[in-house]
Amino acid sequence: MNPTITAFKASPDRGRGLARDTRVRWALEEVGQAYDVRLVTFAEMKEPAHLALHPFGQIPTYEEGGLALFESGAIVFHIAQRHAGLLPDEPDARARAITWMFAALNTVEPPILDRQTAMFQEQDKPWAAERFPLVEDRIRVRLAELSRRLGDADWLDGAFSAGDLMMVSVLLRVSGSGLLDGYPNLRAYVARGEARPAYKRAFAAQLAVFTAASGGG
Ligand SMILES: N[C@@H](CCC(=O)N[C@@H](CS)C(=O)NCC(=O)O)C(=O)O
Repeated sequence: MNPTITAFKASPDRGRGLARDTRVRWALEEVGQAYDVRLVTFAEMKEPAHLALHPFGQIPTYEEGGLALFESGAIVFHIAQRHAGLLPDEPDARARAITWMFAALNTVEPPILDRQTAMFQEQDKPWAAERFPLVEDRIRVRLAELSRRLGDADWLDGAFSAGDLMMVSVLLRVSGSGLLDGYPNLRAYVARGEARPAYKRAFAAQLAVFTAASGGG
């Protein structure tokens, strides 16, 4: 039986692939695992049936037999553990790839999410204009550090791994902001991720949900 994930019925990003079901879809596509999707509204996410799966009333969730998971990082990690293709077999290389997953979620994504908070929830505050450049500066610090480490390599540590999948997914959240412009190697890194056939399939699948919901197909 296929695993089932949840995704927005109407994604606020209008199908740009920034909702976190995309990273889960991408992982499933990379390992060749077919999956089903249950679409949920914002109201349904806060109802008891969904809260039983996700204590914070969010997407994505992942159900497989008797197992129910939430948190995109935990879900991608689970997929990578269960299937070949997203984590190296060699134990030290595997540990390093897992480290990059955590780095993406714990070190790089937080300032990027803070920018979203500043843009969508704090714009009306009297201090918003003063704070915003500070938020962007904190992102630039992380981008500069990441750029230095990546250098001219294709991926963060040898072959493409779940660490790259997560890092590219996180960087995509600022790809339209101009923040990556100072780091051509990061731009190229993100483009390499987006060029992977598995990413393209994942992106197309989430876009199809938005297109169908908006009456476009
Ligand atoms: N840390 C969680 C964050 C999940 C999250 O923020 N999901 C968003 C969509 S990308 C959501 O459901 N937002 C609606 C809400 O919080 O009500 C993860 O990585 O899965």
